[in-house]
Amino acid sequence: MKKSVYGICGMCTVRCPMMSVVEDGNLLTIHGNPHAGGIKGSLCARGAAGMALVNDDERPQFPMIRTGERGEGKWRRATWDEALTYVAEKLSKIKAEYGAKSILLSDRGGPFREIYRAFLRGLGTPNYCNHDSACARNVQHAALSVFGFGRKTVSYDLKNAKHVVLQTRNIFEAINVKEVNDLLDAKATGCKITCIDVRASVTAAKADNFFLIRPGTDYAFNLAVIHELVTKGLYDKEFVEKWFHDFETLATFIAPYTPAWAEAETGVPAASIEKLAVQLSEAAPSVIWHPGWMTARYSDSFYMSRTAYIINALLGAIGAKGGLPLANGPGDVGKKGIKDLMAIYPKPEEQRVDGAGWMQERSHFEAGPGLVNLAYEAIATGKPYPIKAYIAHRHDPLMAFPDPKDVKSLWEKLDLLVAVTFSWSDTAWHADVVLPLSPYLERESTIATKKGGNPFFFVRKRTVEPRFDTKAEWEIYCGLAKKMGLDKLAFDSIEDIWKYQLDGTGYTIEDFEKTGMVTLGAGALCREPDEKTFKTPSGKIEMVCAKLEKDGVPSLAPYVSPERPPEGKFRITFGRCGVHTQGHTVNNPLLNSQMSENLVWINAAVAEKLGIADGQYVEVATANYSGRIKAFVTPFIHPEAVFMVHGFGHTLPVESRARGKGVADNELMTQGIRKWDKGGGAVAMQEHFVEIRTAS
Ligand SMILES: Nc1nc2c(c(=O)[nH]1)N[C@H]1C(S)=C(S)[C@@H](COP(=O)(O)OP(=O)(O)OC[C@H]3O[C@@H](n4cnc5c(=O)[nH]c(N)nc54)[C@H](O)[C@@H]3O)O[C@H]1N2
Ligand SMILES: Nc1nc2c(c(=O)[nH]1)N[C@H]1C(S)=C(S)[C@@H](COP(=O)(O)OP(=O)(O)OC[C@H]3O[C@@H](n4cnc5c(=O)[nH]c(N)nc54)[C@H](O)[C@@H]3O)O[C@H]1N2
Ligand code: SF4
Ligand SMILES: [Mo]
Repeated sequence: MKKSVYGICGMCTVRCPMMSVVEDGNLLTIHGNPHAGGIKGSLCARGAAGMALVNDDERPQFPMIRTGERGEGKWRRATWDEALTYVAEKLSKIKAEYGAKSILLSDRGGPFREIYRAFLRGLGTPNYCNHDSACARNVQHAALSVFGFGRKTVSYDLKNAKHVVLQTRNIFEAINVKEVNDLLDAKATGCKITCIDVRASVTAAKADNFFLIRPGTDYAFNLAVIHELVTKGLYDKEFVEKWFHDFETLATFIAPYTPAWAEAETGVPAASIEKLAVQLSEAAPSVIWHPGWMTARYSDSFYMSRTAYIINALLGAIGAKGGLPLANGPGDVGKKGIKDLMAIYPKPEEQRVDGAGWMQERSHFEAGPGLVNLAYEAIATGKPYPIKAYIAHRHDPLMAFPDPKDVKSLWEKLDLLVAVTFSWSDTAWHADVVLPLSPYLERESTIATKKGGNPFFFVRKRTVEPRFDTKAEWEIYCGLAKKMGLDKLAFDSIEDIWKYQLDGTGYTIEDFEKTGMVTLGAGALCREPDEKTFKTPSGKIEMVCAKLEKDGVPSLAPYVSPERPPEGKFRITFGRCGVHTQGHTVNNPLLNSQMSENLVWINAAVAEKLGIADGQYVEVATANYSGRIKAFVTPFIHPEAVFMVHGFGHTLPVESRARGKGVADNELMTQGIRKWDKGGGAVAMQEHFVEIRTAS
């Protein structure tokens, strides 16, 4: 008999609600969850390729323990009992010798973290980190510095927006299905789209305004927009009066940053900037100036995001329909949230190894997920204390951070390196132990909450049984907990975990049966600000953030012009494509057949000078690395930049489809993990220049 199983897509971090159809234990089709708002029953191409992941043999199939040197690729097969015992004994030994705090775990963030964060607490280490210093940390810290709350406290009401500005945000290729649908719906009813990019992306093709900007000058652009809004009186005076703490300080600061000044920096005509400011004020408050997502790019990306938030606030868009309304959590709609698994154990009292939240110059950084790049520094230096064990869970730092050789050198003093993953990755290949995770269709998840206009609980059910000897997260960590005497976390079944989580909410797991989710606030709307909204010292939106200033970081930083590339060199820029997720789908048979290698975009006039033709193989090189890649010659990229899709250039022998195709952009960023931003905390990955030569 055919039946529907509800789940959550696991092909990227967006985690769209999905539904599978199975018959006699066999997977027939996968779809978007038809009951979930916004996704319209669809998955994107990557989501649809989830079945190919299950069917793929080129993934870790059983636990493995290293027998050769790190990265040599010599393994022995282990049983789960053996592998978990091995890890548990190593962790116990390290804990006894160096203290629990010498154990570090990093992940990719997301809604299903509680189980291993509870495990870390049970061990007694404060050192949980996410990957975000390679992604959105600048945006997060920008939101915290302006509003006192994090970036996810507001949502983007794209569906009702009248003007959306996408700056460093390729919304139609770096996909979130609901966001894409919402924006296309809004566009159909007249919403204007402005795209600011260093090249013409698919988003640029759908935009009403497209500004091809000089790489690294977005902060100048934004300062000029603020200048226009303020000096021409185009801002929302009532909102500013009510919610800004120190508007005058901003007005004084932006005086020199005129559109004519910005034209010289950005290459965008002053008249266009002036016109954009007027268009925005006409559409206000139903305006979204996207603060960016992947903004680990420049040493001033933090300020680009800060000014984006300030522009939204000047236009009265914070809390507005069609703007950035405040997302509801269960409490906002009169419901009780799920019981936190982390509450099983107390928060460790030790200070974080990365210094986030306490160390001089780092006290303004959010302590929760810290800054993993700084934890690596501690591995190498032993300061403020040594880190000896590292679990990379759903994280491939050797692909996600610049210069894998350099990152490996930072890890040399580790006594234990464990990878928990469903695909091969450079990090898994370098690990001491690989604990293979079942792909998302073969495992269930803990229950999570999605905030928004209508907050809901959601859960992933197991669709099919694992093909290989792989396990779910909860099985791995509850298994380790059992071996290490953490009895309260040693759940025997996922049902017991769900029961714990739902305790006190008034719901049971049966309530998820019909639609895969439990909607908490039918009819609830997004909220406007009130006196409790802004978690700043003044309770208002602040231009000058005391926490930043205390750490010696200026809140309103004078603009510094980015270096022009030396003669014959280009600034490396990168981004996503519609059919791959980071580095981990390149070997997926279906997606590989759609795009098996990346190209290097190069400006047509520049290419002509270098004698490079479209489609020709070229060498892209730094002093330390060179790779062979096909050129995509186009007038639609800024002449100072070259662009590559991230995630290619795989080298592992276990990935036959991905191996040797294209170039890894992170190889071109020599010692780049050491270039991190003191304000926003993210690594500045586009502060590197490369050479392009015709390949022999
Ligand atoms: N298909 C797909 N979708 C994804 C992902 C994926 O891997 N694949 N990953 C998800 C994740 S983790 C993230 S973080 C988001 C990322 O979402 P985005 O940040 O929107 O995606 P990117 O493609 O990294 O970058 C957006 C654009 O920034 C441009 N850009 C580069 N340098 C500059 C600059 O100096 N100024 C300006 N104005 N633009 C510049 C690039 O050309 C690119 O078009 O996507 C998410 N969605
Ligand atoms: N040079 C350069 N560096 C970049 C980027 C870039 O464009 N250029 N992009 C940056 C961005 S935006 C991001 S988000 C990061 C992404 O890089 P990471 O944070 O490392 O995330 P992913 O590559 O999505 O996944 C990491 C690993 O986890 C595995 N995995 C996937 N899903 C799961 C899961 O549910 N559970 C477990 N246990 N494992 C899973 C994958 O197979 C993969 O091996 O890279 C960043 N680094
Ligand atoms: S955006 Fe695509 S890959 Fe990501 S969760 Fe949704 S359907 Fe899956
Ligand atoms: Mo990201």
